[in-house]
Amino acid sequence: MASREWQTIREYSDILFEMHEGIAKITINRPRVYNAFRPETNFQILDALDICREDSAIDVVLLTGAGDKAFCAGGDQNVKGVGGYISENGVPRLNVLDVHKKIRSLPKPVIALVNGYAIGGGHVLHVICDLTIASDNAKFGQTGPKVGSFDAGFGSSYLARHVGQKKAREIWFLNLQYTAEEAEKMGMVNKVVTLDKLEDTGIEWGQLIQQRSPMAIRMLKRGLNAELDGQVGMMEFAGDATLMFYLMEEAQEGKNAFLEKRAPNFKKYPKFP
Ligand code: S0N
Repeated sequence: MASREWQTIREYSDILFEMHEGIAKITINRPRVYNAFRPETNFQILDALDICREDSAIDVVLLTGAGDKAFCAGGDQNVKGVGGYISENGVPRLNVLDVHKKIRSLPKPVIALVNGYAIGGGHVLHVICDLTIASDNAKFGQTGPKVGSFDAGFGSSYLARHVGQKKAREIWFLNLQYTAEEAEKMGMVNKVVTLDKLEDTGIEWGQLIQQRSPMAIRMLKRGLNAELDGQVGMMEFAGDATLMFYLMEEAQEGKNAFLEKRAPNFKKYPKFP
C-alpha cells in the first residue's frame, strides 16, 4: 500500500474521519467487535457525512472498517435491547436507517472499501454505498433471520437490484456467507483486489471521479436513485434541477425583475427543441 498522509477532520470515539487530497475516509473503529455499530457510531457517521456534504473541498467519500478482519458486523449485539440498539442515554434506536438515507442523499459518491466481513447491517452498509471495492479476504452475508433482525428496506430492495430477486431471497432466507469473488460475480461488488491494494484502489477510483464533472456525477446519482426512492428520489432530482436552473441567467431575470419592479423579459432566452 502506498503511504499517504491522512489528516484528521474531526475526532470521534467510534470512527476515524480523515481526508487526503479531497478524498474523505470514514473508518468504523471498533475492531474488538468486528466494527459492529452502536447508536453512537451511527450518530458519529451522520455527523461526518454532514461535513462531507457541506465541505466543498471533499469530492468523494470512502467508507471502511478498522483492521483486517471486518468492514462491519452489523448492529452491536451487546447493546441490542427491546425496541432497538440502546444508546448511552438508554434510548433504543435503529438510527442506522438515517445513515442509509444520508449516504443515498449525499450529492457525492460514497465508495465502500470492504476489508473483511460485511455481515448483517454491515452488509447493508456496503449495499447502500454507490460503489464497492472488496479485498480478496472479504466475506459477505446476512444473518438477520438467524439473530432476530431484518432489513426489508434498501438492504433488501436495493440488494435485489444488484443481484436479482432470487439471489436476494437466497441471501436473506438462507444466511450463507459468500466470498469476494462470488460477490463480484453476483454484481454486488465492483472490483476485488488484494487487501494491501484496497485503499490504493479506493484512492485511484476517487481520483478518477475527481477528474469528472461533479454536477454530472451528482445528477447521475440522483437519477440512478430516483426510481427506487420514489417521490423522495424525484424530490432530490428536482431539487438539483432547480439548483441548475438557479445557475442560469433566465432564473436571475425573474428575481431581478421582481426586485427592480418591472416585468420580466424571458423572451431573450432560447427555447431548445
Ligand atoms: C462476523 C462473524 C461471521 C465473524 O465470525 P468469526 O470470525 O468466527 O469471529 P467471532 O469470534 O464471531 O467475532 C469476533 C469478535 O467480534 C465480536 N462480534 C462480531 N460481530 C459482532 C456483533 N454484531 N456485535 C457484537 N459483537 C460482535 C464477537 O463477539 C467476537 O468477540 P469476542 O471474541 O470478544 O467474543 C461473526 O462474528 C458474526 O456472525 N457476527 C454477528 C453478525 C450479526 O449477526 N450481526 C447483527 C445482524 N443484525 C444487524 O446488523 C441489525 C440490523 C439492523 O440494525 C437494521 C434493522 C433494520 C433496518 C436496517 C438495519 C441495518 O443494520 O442495516
